[in-house]
Amino acid sequence: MELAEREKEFQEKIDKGQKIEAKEWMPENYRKQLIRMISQHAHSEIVGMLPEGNWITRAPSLRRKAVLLAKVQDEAGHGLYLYSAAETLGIDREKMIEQLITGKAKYSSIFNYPTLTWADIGAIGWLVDGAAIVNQTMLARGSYGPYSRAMVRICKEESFHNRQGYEIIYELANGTPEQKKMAQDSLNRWWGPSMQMLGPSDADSKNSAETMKWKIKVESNDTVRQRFIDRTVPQAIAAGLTIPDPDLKFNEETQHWEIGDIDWEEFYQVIKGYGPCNHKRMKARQDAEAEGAWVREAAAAHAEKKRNKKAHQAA
Ligand code: FAQ
Repeated sequence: MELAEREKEFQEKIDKGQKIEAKEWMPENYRKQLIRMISQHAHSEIVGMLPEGNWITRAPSLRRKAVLLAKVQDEAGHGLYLYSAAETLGIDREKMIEQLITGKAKYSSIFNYPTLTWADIGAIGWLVDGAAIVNQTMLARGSYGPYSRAMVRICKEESFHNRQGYEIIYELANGTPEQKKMAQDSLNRWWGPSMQMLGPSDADSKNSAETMKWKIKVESNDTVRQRFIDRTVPQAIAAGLTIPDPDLKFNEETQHWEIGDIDWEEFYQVIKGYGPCNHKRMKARQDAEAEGAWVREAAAAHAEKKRNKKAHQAA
């Protein structure tokens, strides 16, 4: 079949809402876009463990510690599902890790900010997992089967993450004046980066035309961001906190919350590597890779030994 004909058939399948599975024919750019997005997503889950992991030893109670431990472990699990989903497209995990630790692959901008107080753990669950869920429930409707199914599973866990974060923030916001101040300070620092996390505005999003044509994303960055804002502002109000945006207002006509300008200059600096913690995050992953080398070598040697034994027995 001619390439143009194959592409036409592929697009028809997408337009009918059919899922594409790993072994089916797909345009080379569809594969590339998916590898880019899924691997960036997998790296984000793994790097995202670092700011939260920073508070496991300092959680204020045994209950909070157990919940945080479970959450951070879930993020590791999400990273593994996602690396597996990307592997169905013909790239292996070693290559993706190499792209991460050499700085060739991106991970979410949001994880380049420090967790200065316990309230930041609440803010991550409430805002970061909150934004991630809104995005991922959209991605679960995407065209690539293995990725969309991973999203369904991941979103179930993210909703627990989101609730535990909001519970932390709500309790602090309704605690002592010092605790309320801590919750507000945390919201002040995480609100802007959470807005940026959902990607450049539609006018500047260079991949959206292609990823939306192929239903890798079924809604644009701005649509997803607006849903996140509409869902989150009432939660801040319910907790007695103030969204740090003097231009925030509710539009009675559209029934949407409108925000002021997003700091895109900050976003582009962070994704170029100049955020407050980029260097620290990258070093942590590079060190983990180097320190784990002996484990990978031992596992490979063990597998080789087993293979040789089987071959010997079969001979
Ligand atoms: N950070 O053309 P677009 C989580 C890049 S998971 C860094 O609009 P696209 C769970 C983008 O790659 C969070 N880079 O891109 C958790 C592109 O550069 P490239 C991660 C960003 O792909 C919670 C360029 O800018 N989620 O948080 C960012 O159509 C708590 C132009 O942008 C996912 O990865 C960013 N924020 O739309 C874990 C979901 N935004 O590659 C632990 C999957 C954009 O051409 C604790 N990804 N860029 O060089 C997506 O949905 C999309 O990739 C978007 C961006 C929506 C993020």
